[in-house]
Amino acid sequence: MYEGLIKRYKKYLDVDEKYIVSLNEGNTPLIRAKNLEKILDGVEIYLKYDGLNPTGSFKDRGMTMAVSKALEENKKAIICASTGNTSAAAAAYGARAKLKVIVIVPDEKIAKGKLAQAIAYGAKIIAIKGNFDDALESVKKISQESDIQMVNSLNKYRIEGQKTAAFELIDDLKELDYFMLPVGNAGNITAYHKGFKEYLKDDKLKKLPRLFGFQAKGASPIVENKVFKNPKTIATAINIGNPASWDKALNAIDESDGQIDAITDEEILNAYNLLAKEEGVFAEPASCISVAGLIKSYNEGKIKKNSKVVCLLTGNGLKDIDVCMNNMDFDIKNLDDDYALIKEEILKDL
Ligand code: AN7
Repeated sequence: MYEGLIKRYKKYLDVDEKYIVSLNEGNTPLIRAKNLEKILDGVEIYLKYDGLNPTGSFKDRGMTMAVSKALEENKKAIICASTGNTSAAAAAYGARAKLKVIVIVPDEKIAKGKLAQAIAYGAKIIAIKGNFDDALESVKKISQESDIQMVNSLNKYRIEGQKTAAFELIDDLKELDYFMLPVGNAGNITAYHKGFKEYLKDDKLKKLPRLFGFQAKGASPIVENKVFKNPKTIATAINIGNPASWDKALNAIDESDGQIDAITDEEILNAYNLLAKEEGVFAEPASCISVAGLIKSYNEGKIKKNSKVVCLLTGNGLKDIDVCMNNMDFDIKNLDDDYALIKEEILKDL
């Protein structure tokens, strides 16, 4: 039986087994994107669908580690700032571990599904009139001034857990040329880089995949090399103006011969639409930036022919259905329950 990523990769993770808190996270599907391949000719494309983790995002990978370690270190409470997914994961794992959980989120800028999760799992929720970066400042302070454990990705155990996604990719694919991923606070790009390097050292990988990170244009501090005081994007998960792991992201990009680029909200929504309609994969907008980024890079001639590319889908589409309902073109036919009318409606489009 699969029992979560700490057990699977315990050789690479330093945890006392007694304290493991797990929802059997990890082991997410790698899906070949055959219809996207028809559009981007000459590239082998895979989707790593981390939105199928227990709370619907990749954050569960880091949270199983951070919460297990919090127990091992006898902490009684955990806290995080969040654009939504970290708070959902912290609330779930914290509940399971019987820890007090406090989450600080930007008021109104968090997707409803994520807020609902924090409510359901019973976290204490503080919504501030400010953005993620403001929330993180308070979290850093209180975790220094009290015994509350911070579980943002500045917590090194988060990175440790998240690096296992790189292991899974290599265990499945053996090698890849490019890895496309969203960048918000830049913890995840740091984690993948660490994971790939550890596999390289262990001879499980021959060369580092090139890391292509993407930020939303309205929240692209690393791309523009300046803090964004009022970041704004439809991809609320990555609406971050001052990434905590900025330097580490630059190092990961540099060492892997990668790049970082900005993607417009319109390009994000196009990819969101394409993924759902061409591949049957519903991912939240921030995730779709990896596919939007691949399309942009391909069109700019940055992707070599016959290469193998993985796009990371970090979060589930169900997290933020408002984006779908407010931005997709759709037409719901409202009819009386009259079979003749229903039949006519169906047959006229066939
Ligand atoms: C779906 O939940 O920062 O670059 O507070 O939810 O490691 O920050 C979320 C980030 C990508 C960016 N995709 O990862 C939070 C939070 C999704 C995300 C990212 C996030 P990092």
